[in-house]
Amino acid sequence: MHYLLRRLKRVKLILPALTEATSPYWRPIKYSLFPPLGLATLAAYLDPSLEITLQDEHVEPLNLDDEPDLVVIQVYITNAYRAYRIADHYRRKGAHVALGGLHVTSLPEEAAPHADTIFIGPGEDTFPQFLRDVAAGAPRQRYVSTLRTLDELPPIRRDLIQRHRYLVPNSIVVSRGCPHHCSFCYKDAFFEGGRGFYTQKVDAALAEISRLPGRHLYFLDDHLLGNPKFARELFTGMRGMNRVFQGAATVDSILRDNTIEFAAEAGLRSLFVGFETLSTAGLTGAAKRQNLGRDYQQVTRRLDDLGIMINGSFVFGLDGEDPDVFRRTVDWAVASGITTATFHILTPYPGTALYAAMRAQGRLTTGNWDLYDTRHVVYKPIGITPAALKRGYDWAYRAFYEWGAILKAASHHQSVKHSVKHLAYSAGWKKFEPAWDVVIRLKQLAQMRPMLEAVLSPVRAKVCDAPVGLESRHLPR
Ligand code: B12
Ligand code: SF4
Repeated sequence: MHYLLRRLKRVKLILPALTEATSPYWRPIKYSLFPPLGLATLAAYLDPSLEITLQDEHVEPLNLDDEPDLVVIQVYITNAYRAYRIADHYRRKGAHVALGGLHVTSLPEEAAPHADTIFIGPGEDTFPQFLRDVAAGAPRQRYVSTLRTLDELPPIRRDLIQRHRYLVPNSIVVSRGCPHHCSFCYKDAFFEGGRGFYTQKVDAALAEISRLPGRHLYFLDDHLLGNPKFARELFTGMRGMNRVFQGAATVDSILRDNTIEFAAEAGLRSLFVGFETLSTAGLTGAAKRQNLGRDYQQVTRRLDDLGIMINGSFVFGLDGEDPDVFRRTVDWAVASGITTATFHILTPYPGTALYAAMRAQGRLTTGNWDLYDTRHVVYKPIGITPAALKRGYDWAYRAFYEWGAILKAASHHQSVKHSVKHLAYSAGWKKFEPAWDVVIRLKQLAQMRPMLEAVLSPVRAKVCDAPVGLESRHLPR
């Protein structure tokens, strides 16, 4: 153990910038949305009398001249190289460096030479254990999470977050993981060795919500409706809290029962939905069983009826796709009134089933993690050339966000109010980049929140009064 750790005084938590921050795709507003919630969650386990700093390199330059005793760094795949450089820097200065997060969990052997301690999986059980070991003078080199629970979580150290730097400081997670097993998703790799889906207690989740100022919330859960009973109780508890919120869920969970109505009633106004592909073969290949045989049109109609805007997620490059997939997907999204779309080029993250298969088939074309950002082709696709895949992906974004397409998609709603909100949200997100940049430079993002809340106001006066407990049938990121 480092001598410095024996008299732990200063702790620094760092979210290093994703490589995208230095690329032509850099959109300051996208990275000024959410604060580093994972690090603020870990900070809650630290003795509050310590000198604690939390820095997010997406919103401020890092101060690397300080002398912390312990440095905690969150590593994503496309900030991994940056994270390792920062880790090496602080280790040279004599700090104890702890690395954790998705990428460390996928590739611990790669991360280990840059750290004194590495963490595999979620940190709610391992980080407090590490701190106890530090106090006892014997921190280990590796901690592996096995005990998966969100019970008894200390309140997140939101006071460490510089709220004025974010459009959505009220991000929250009330569950971890997801009940599904899509082959391209990080989820199974990250949660290996323990439960892969678990929720907070409803009362604790409601208490965390009531601690958040303002009206707007963004649930960052992979699948907010993943446990219908929990979700309905949570939404019932949220009724009357006068909140508007956004979240993510799967196709099947929107059709399964009336949970989505409870969500709408509690204030859900926009939902990230993992459609991924319109092709049955593509869904089967990605092990996305929860989408198979589902009527996507029924999903969009149901959400439209409830006044919920849709952020549709789509993946290009699944095996067997033809070059027409881009046009088909954009046409469908526009015709279905999808408000915003997130397109991805299929990306085999290390640790996933997809990565193992691609590796076994000799299809990986680069191990440069900076390119694993779902915007680059890092493998040999089947049925389409890598260049055509990249061109098609870029085209899809341009085509979906052309004014003509925005107006057309906005016109597909039943109510004029929903159409106007669609227009404001979609254009606001993609068409006013220079204006967002000015607002961020002037540190005035907080002034924009009432506008966001207005766009997320209800389309209809009252959504439903469905009783808790109605179950019928059996939706992702
Ligand atoms: C918020 C978010 C973002 C934010 C991130 C910035 C921020 N401030 O956090 C933004 C909008 C920038 C973003 C961008 C992208 N994202 Co994102 N994002 C998320 C999201 C929804 C929530 C993250 C979060 O706060 N989770 C909650 C906290 C509590 O958990 P956590 O951060 O994981 O932290 C815990 C552990 O990881 C661990 N831990 C973390 N670090 C450390 C360090 C130590 C020392 C220890 C002990 C523990 C530890 O402890 C914490 C508590 O358990 C996740 C999905 C999810 N639900 O996690 C996707 C997710 C991380 N994103 C994902 C993707 C694919 C992207 C994009 C590539 C999408 C795109 N094409 O635009 C881009 C990245 C662009 C790029 N160039 O790489 C994938 C990652 C896949 C992978 N294998 O890396 C995820 C997992 C979504 C998914 N289901 O696929 N994202
Ligand atoms: S539904 Fe979404 S979060 Fe769940 S495993 Fe599939 S891609 Fe991952």
